Amino acid sequence: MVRTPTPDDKFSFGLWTVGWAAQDQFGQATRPALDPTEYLPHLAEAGAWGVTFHDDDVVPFGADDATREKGFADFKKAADAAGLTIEMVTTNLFSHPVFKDGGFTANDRSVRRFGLRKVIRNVDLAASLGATTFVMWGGREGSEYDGAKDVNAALDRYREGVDTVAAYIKEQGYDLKIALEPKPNEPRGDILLPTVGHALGFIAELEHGDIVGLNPETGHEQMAGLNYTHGIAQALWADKLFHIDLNGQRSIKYDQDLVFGHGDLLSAFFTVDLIENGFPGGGPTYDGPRHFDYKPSRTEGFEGVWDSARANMETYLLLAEKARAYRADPEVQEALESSGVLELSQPTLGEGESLSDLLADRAAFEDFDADTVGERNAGFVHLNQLAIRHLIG
Ligand code: GLT
Ligand code: MN
Ligand code: MN
Repeated sequence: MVRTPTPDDKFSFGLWTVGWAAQDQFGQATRPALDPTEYLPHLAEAGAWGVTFHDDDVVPFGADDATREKGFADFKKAADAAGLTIEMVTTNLFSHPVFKDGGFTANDRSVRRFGLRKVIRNVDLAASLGATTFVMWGGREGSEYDGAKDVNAALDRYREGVDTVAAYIKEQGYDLKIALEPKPNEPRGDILLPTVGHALGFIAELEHGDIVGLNPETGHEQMAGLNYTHGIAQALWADKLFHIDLNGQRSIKYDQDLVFGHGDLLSAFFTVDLIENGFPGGGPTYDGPRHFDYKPSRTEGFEGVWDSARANMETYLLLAEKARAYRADPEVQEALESSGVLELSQPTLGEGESLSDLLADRAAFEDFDADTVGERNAGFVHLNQLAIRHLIG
């Protein structure tokens, strides 16, 4: 094992990850479900700094107020005792049959009103526990059949729901930001806000979009055949990378929720490189939690659960080491330079240069030797091979 994780690494885990009893569509649970508090000392011992949860992970759906209060108080006590920070809280708007057609975008208005009440109650809980991020994964917001959902109305209702929650957060003065989590499908045939790009477009239409950003998950972008590193890069560029869900996914198929790095390892390398080292030419950086949202495979017993939790952090730390060495390598710096990666930070128009100046610049067009420039060797393959050398050399 590489060095032991420390609280400075800000590794955190959803309670539903290690707490998954491994019941799937085809078979029953292969592990017992422990009391929620029992997972905490193990997470802390493995090196985690934080823990996150859905309301229903800790207190069963429909519990009375006294049970709810005691459940969360006990959980907070156990988190404190283990030295774990509750950095994010989220709402389960997907398990109970009432949410089978969505929470904020269900056709049934009474379900939407119930869902909104469930979320608002949870916002108060999140603030009282000191969480600073409130994730919204709309897994049931979508449809199986195009004719069954008025997408225009659904997006209106989604906006209404998120704006209502965001306005409430501001009114209460809570230090809390909302992070939307995109996913293309599963459990719905098609989910609304399927990718980072869709979600960014949605946020731009909100009234209170200033406190709404993203929680992109590695596997969710990759399920759509998209590049996760590019996804979080664009979220960063838009100042909207509020949180991350790291895990592993092997190509376009069902949501695998593998250990981070156990899917596309080279992509994971560049994800860590971006998170740890930032863009090559500078720009916005991410300093939030390194949050893992994976599932310990159904084949594993509890030993495997804790091995897999540690594996997420170990893989991240190994990649961080490699990524640091990659950036510090003079050969890499030279390759970044000669392949033009660093030149991209230079604005296309010069300082104070207008479009008419560009139009008057013969070197830019009339005398420009497109054929010669078109023949230039970019050197991107060499650069990528240097990454591979650092990764597995
Ligand atoms: C669910 C989903 C995850 C989300 C969680 C937050 S719940 O397990 O698969 O991707 O992050 O609601
Ligand atoms: Mn997932
Ligand atoms: Mn997730």
